Amino acid sequence: MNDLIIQNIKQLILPKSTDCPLKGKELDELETVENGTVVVKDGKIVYSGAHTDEYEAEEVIDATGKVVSPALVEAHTHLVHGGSREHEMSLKRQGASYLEILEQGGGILSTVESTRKATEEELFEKAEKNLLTMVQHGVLAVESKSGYGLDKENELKQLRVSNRLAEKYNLDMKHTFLGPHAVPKEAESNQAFLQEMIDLLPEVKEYADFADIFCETGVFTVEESKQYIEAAKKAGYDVKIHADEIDPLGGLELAIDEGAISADHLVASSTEGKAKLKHSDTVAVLLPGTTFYLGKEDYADARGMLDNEGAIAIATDFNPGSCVTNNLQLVMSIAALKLKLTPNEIWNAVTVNAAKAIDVDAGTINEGDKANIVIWDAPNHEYIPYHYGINHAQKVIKDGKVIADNHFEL
Ligand code: IZC
Ligand code: ZN
Repeated sequence: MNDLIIQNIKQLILPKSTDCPLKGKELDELETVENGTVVVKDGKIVYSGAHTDEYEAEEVIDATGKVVSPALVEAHTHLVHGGSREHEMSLKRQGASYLEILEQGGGILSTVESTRKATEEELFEKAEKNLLTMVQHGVLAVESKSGYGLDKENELKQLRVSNRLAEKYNLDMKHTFLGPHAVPKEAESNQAFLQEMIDLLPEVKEYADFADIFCETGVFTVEESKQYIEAAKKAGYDVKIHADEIDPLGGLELAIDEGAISADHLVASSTEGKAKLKHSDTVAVLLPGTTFYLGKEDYADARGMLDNEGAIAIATDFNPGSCVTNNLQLVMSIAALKLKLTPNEIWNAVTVNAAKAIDVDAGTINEGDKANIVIWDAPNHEYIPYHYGINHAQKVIKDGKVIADNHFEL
């Protein structure tokens, strides 16, 4: 006997299972089935496709009028941190830029201060709440970065919290060591601090899957980033780069040359960098919620990247400074409006391609896959980015069990 059947699904979204990220025009190819059925047994998908009466199960969910999709994959977050930075909103209103605030010891460095002060338990409770909010919004796979400790003790404190959360909730989580996220006030020089982070790489490996660096004006140069990335690869990490978020330094080119699993942000990337995506499997993780929250006019050139046969994914960049939202659905709306992506492209970018960007087995619900599913209170997949800012996830199903149900009665 099967455990669960979801039937009468108005629209079933079935991203393709693939070994490589979807590139260029492939991103617009998405199978959608009207009047679909999904069957689950032992936490796995037995069947997903057109309506059938062939199966029986202990539990039946009627999804009349609803969309059903794989759970979303959140490919870029700064989940574990102390404190908050709401005071920066008024600084921004007065004209201070993100990098100016950082230069004056605020921004990331203000979160470093709060994170260092917080106990591991305090960080755990705060990150847990934020993680569960993501889950309620339809996410069941999450990447989580350190980078607010900037010393051994506090970076490890953040990474332990991330690992403990993955274990407590048995979630698909990937942990990223972002030691070189900013240069702390006590550092003798950028180079001395970078060397300190490089020296930590082997020891931190136990707690982290990826190594990442903020390659940006006033933070780390392309040369310094290269030095760190090459040391990280030697220490056994897959690598990621925060590249060209504000200025066109050439972080994208470096990421591609180094075979990074992803290059993230890419708002200011050069034409040459974007052209290089063509021959690479590095996933361009675009974070348009950050561009919105920084109040900028120019967004990453997603269409240009796709024209160059690049692979792109979309994520929130959830962090306490430059994108303070746990709602990936909201970022899907911004991707539709500002990156000019089609509904099919957006859905692939937050499922299969996001999964490739963080190397998790997630983002599809084809036969044999984990039954990580969302039932959306929406009539079609275009409706979710269209009706923006609210939570459309009605039921979140993890390993075949309903773990969040947003239905309530007054
Ligand atoms: O705390 O500002 N861009 N790092 C690089 C961030 C944004 C997070 C932050
Ligand atoms: Zn980031």
